[in-house]
Amino acid sequence: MSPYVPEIENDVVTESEDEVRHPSMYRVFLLNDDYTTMAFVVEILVHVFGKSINESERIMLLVHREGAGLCGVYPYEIAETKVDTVHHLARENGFPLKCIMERDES
Ligand code: TYC
Repeated sequence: MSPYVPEIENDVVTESEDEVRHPSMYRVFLLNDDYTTMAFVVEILVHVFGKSINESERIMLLVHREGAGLCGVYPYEIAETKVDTVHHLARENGFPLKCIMERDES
């Protein structure tokens, strides 16, 4: 690792090579409920989150048993769009399925 050497340009200290800013990432979860069908949740995982059928079934069953399950980690706007898309598709199909996002602190 190279030593931290601030680069000074026009009296502003800029980030060195080792100190690159990364955008915050957001975890998107599906929540369990008693009414949404398992098949619909698998469809959501395949079409909204790009998971394989096998992975979708695994996540769906985890949500069913544990109450919530991680579907993916994305930059803010992508996470927000996934949440909105899930809610839109769920309401359109008459299901109360909920999807939430939280900042990834790790
Ligand atoms: N618990 C639902 C059922 O028994 C299935 C389900 C799984 C619903 C995951 C929501 O996010 C969910 N039909």
